[in-house]
Amino acid sequence: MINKYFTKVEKPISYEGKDSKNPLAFKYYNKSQKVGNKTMAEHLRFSVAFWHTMLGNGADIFGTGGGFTREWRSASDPMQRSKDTMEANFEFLQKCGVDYWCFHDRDIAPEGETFTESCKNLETMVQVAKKFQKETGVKLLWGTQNCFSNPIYSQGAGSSPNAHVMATAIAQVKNAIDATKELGGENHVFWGGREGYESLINTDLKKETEKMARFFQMAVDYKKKIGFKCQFLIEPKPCEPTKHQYDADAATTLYFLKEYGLIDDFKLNIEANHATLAGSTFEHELAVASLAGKLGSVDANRGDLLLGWDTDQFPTDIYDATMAMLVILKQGGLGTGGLNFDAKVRRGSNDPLDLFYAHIGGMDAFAKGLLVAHQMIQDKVLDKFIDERYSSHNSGIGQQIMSGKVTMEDVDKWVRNEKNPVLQSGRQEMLENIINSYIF
Ligand code: XUL
Ligand code: CO
Repeated sequence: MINKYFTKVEKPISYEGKDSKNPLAFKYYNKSQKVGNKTMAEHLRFSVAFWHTMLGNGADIFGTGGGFTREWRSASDPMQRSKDTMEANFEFLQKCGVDYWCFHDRDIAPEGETFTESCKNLETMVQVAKKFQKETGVKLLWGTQNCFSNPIYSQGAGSSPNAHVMATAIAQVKNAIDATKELGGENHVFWGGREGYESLINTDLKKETEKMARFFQMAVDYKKKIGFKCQFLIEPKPCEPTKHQYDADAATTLYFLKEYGLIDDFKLNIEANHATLAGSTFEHELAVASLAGKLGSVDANRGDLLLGWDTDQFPTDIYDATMAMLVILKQGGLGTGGLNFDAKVRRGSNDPLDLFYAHIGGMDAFAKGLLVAHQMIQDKVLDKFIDERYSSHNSGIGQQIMSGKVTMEDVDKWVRNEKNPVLQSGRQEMLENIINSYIF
């Protein structure tokens, strides 16, 4: 086991049960514990986000970082710094007992003077990562491209009005897909940070959305051409950084994929904090994606009710985790997807140990959510109630309407012959109490 940067953690974090007072132990996440027919690790498929955990420095838009101690970022040569960071990444993954990681191309390798040089740096770092993956057994949940930090993308990447910029984004994606393939990634993500617009006074909406579709189609064609079997995922997010994002939420993204004939080639990666920024809830976005058979993976984090931006906090809310796990379990799991902690420690949490506490908290919250959701599904507590709530559609006029056997005139006649409808209670408060009783 690598033991260089996180020496305060001498052995991998282990499960000690809910009464343990050890802050460096899992209270609920017991990797090999069976829940139904899968282990917790198989259900949850946790992943560490390289960009936050390895690169985060606590900086905000006003500047200075949080004074984080990050020894792996100290080398002055950029390639050496990247290599050290990769080593720290795998040490952390092993010690945290997380089986997967995720990265952007520009996270793991420095950008060069030219595009070609950037590609070369990426290829070198992919080989470094490959060696660590082999040594540690840690796998790649997904790779992606950073088509949003470089100033050339400030007016869009795949949807840019500038053809040279669009071409650069396409080329960058090609190389990022190659990197994901080389590392055996199970998915490849597209988050369109710059794919959107500020104002219609300088924007051709039709042209931009057609460009987006073309950009995705080329990625699909390339993936097929090289025989790469991974799942493509789009990660919806509204209004940050662009005012009108083309992939603002699950429903918008599903419509876009259908409209442009891309629906069979993509699923969605739903992020909790993006859902709340879209004025929705995590579980609603998960449910919309799942209903369409398109819930592929999850960026597990949370926002802050008082702050209107993407705070990317670690998920610790058991209720949210339970609601998420209900959707995930009901669709039979995430398949090749997983729960990626797209989350960062707070500015004041400047010690590397805080990275462990953060991940332990997130993993325990979802492990507990998994246990609660599984038990509720076993006991059919919500299902029984919901079935009953819709049962008037199982026969009589309800069944006739839904099976298309009656016309509006028939229904009109039926209603005129009946007394007024009697409503049953939705029992929300009773059900909330039941959920709490499973959590307690
Ligand atoms: C941005 C975000 C990204 C994606 C990958 O809000 O969530 O980090 O997850 O590009
Ligand atoms: Co994300």
